[in-house]
Amino acid sequence: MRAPVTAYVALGANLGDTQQAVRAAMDRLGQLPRSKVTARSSLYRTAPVGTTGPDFINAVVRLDTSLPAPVLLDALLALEQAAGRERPWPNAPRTLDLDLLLYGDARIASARLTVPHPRMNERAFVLVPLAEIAPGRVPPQAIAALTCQVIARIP
Ligand code: PH2
Ligand code: MG
Ligand code: MG
Repeated sequence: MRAPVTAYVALGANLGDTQQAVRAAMDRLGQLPRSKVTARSSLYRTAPVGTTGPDFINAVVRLDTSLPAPVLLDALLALEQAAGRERPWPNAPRTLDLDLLLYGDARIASARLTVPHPRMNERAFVLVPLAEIAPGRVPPQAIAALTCQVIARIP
């Protein structure tokens, strides 16, 4: 049995009942084999970054998992599919997006997966919820550099 790894997964949605989709996805992540959700950030309403369309709901969870990273990636894609995700064009509005941000301290650069997520430090919609549950994983000053990005915590 592999020792569990502490992974962080970003959740996003900007199509359909977005808050319900993100909350349900948090529950489903906790039901993955050999995995447990050990922290959930608040939900945040965020303006689109690098794309147009409706505002997003974003959040981050900590997942203690014994699934190997490529198996976890497949599981995330399957949950997106089950939530009705379609990909008509790049960055199209989506019912659910699940991105693997961090997998322990692993550095992964395969054809399918890059970890740490290559754009996470440019995105307040990732760093603000990540800092809520894992302040040690967010570089000092990183959030201060992104204050132009609109993000509001949902009470
Ligand atoms: N995801 C993107 C591109 N832009 N903007 C916000 N606010 N939230 C997202 O989840 C998001 C985005 C690509 O996955
Ligand atoms: Mg994404
Ligand atoms: Mg994605």
